[in-house]
Amino acid sequence: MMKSLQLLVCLLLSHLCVGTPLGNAKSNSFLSEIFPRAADVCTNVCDGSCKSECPIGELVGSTECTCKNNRGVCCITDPQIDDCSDCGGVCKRACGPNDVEGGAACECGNGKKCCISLEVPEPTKDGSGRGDPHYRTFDSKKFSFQGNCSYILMKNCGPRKSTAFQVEVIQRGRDGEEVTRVWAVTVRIDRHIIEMGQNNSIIIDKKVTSLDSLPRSLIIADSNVIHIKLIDDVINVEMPSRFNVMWDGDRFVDIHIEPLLYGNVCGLLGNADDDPTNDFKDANGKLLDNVDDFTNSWIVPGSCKNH
Ligand SMILES: [Ca+2]
Repeated sequence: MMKSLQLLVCLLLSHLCVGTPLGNAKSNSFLSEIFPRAADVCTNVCDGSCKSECPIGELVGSTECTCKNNRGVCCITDPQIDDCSDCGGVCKRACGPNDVEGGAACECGNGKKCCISLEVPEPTKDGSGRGDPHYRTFDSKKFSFQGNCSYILMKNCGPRKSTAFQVEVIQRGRDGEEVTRVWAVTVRIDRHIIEMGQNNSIIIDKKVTSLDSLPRSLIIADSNVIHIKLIDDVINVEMPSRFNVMWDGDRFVDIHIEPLLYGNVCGLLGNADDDPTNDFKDANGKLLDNVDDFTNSWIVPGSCKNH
């Protein structure tokens, strides 16, 4: 009877009840829900707020996250529901002028909105060589050929003066087989040479290197830097603002190039000018009409076996 009377007084005069023991957590939570106040912030370093129970999108914080005078539980954002990257968006309190709010399938917790940027992402191009062996140029022209040599996949051949680079693919047959496949990749940038082979072997500037020593950075001209790192068992050699070469240690090489190189590269992967019909050019810029002439024109001199 006494407790009921006390609760009624508290409901009418809530400011009298701060710190007043009401006998059970449920009535405390009830009050904190009805009378939210500055004190309803989780203590310690917990970034949350105190509520009678945590709504969808929030979780009860750790045991260190407590509420003043046991006023409810400390609710923190559920990181699983604070992510709408599957919709290509980011969870925010409010979407900005360049954002659009995602639909019903794009949900964020804790009252946040899934905001999807309207800005068009910077375009990227990629070319690749895989397996036994199939290539796709930066302009998406596909071709296959056999050959037991090293070939220039991509090099700088634009008008602008820039740091020299060249990416080569080595084709070899497995265990003496005549059929060749993508076997290894060499990246030359400025004076540095990064050789990547089977089982993710890597030789940097003629020194056998352990994958455990990655990431590595190498200084090149004009104080620029090459980054060499291992991401999900794929070796990445990145020349910032230019390209990123990815080698899976077995039979797949993929090269992403940045807009600065569009139209300024040549090699097996073409010139990246959005026109797939002009990709079969030799080193002199002459357009060739068959795969053999084209690929032979990009052989690294002296690299062929059984030739
Ligand atoms: Ca082209």
